[in-house]
Amino acid sequence: MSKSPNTVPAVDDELTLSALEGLRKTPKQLSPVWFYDEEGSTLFDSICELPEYYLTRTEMQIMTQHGDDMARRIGPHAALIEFGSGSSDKTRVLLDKLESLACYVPIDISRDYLFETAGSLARDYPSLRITPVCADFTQPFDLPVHIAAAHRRIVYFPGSTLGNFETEAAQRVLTTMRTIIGRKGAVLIGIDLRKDPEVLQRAYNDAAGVTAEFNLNALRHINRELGTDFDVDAFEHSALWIENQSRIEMHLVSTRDQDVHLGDETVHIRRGEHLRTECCHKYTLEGFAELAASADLVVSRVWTDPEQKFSVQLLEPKPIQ
Ligand code: AVI
Repeated sequence: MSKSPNTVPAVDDELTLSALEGLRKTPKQLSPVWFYDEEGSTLFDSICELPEYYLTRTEMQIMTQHGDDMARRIGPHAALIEFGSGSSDKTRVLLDKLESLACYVPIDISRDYLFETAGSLARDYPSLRITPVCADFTQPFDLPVHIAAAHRRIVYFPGSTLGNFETEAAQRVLTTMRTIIGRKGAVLIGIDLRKDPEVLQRAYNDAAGVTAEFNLNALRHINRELGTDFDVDAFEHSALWIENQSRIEMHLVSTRDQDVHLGDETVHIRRGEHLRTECCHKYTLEGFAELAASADLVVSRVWTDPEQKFSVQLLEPKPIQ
C-alpha cells in the first residue's frame, strides 16, 4: 500500500475506510457485505439450490420435520424476532405452526427486500402483526415497544449465518440476542456442523461455478460502489478447508500483479496473492454449546437430520445460580 506523504486523505466515508482497513491486513480481506448487491443476492439464491450446497435443503427438512416440536417448546403468544430475515422462507414453516403468535419482527439491512418480503407475508398471514425493522443487527438498533406485551421473545437466526462471524463477533451477536430475549425467552438458531472436508469443499466449489461467480461479484460491487478498479477477470475463486480453525475460507486469488485505487490510496496486489472474502465456521455440537455458554446461553434442544449434517438449536438463558 503506498500513499504520497503530503496529501490529506480524500477518504472520508465509512465504507471506503473499512474497505481500506481490510486491504491493509495480512492476508488482505474484503468484507462479506460486498457479496450482497442485487446480483449477489440472486446468485446466493441459486447457491441454495445447488446439489452440492446441502445447508438450505437440510435445514428446511429439519424445520419441516420438527417444526411442531419447536412450536410446542416456544409456546403461545410469543414475539418472533428474526435476525437477517432475507426471504423469510424458513420462517413460513414456523409461522404455520406457532400458536397465536403475538407478532413477527423481521430485521434486515436491505430495506427494499425487507419491505417486499414483509408485504408478501402480510398478504399470506393477514391477522399477524408484522413490524419490519431495517437495521444492521451487529450495531445498536431499536425494537418495536409492542413486543413487551408478548409472553416470550424468541430470536430466530436460521441459515448458519452465525458461522460467517469470527469467534468474538459471534459472541457479540449471541450476547445481543441474550439481551433481547431477557429471562424467559429463547433463541432458535441454524448451525452447520463439522463434517467430511470433501463434502464441505464441494459445497463451496460447486461444479457449475455459481459460488465462484458469487465470490467474484463482490469485486464488481465494490468497483461500482466505491469506484475501485479491481481487475475482476484477473482473479480466481478459491475455497479452502482450514482444519485448525474448523472453517471454510473463501478467497479471491489475483492472477497478475495489479494496483487498485481506493480514495487516494493505491493498494498493490501481487500475482498469486489472496484476498479473504468470507469465513464459514463449522461447529461440533460441543463446540457450539461452548460458544453459546460464552454469551450466557444454554442449549436446551438440538434437532438434526439423520446424517447430522446440520442442526437447529434452541438456546435459553443460563439459569441464575
Ligand atoms: C450466508 N452463509 C450462511 C453462507 C455460508 O454457507 O456460509 C454464505 C455462502 N458463501 C458461499 N456459499 C454460501
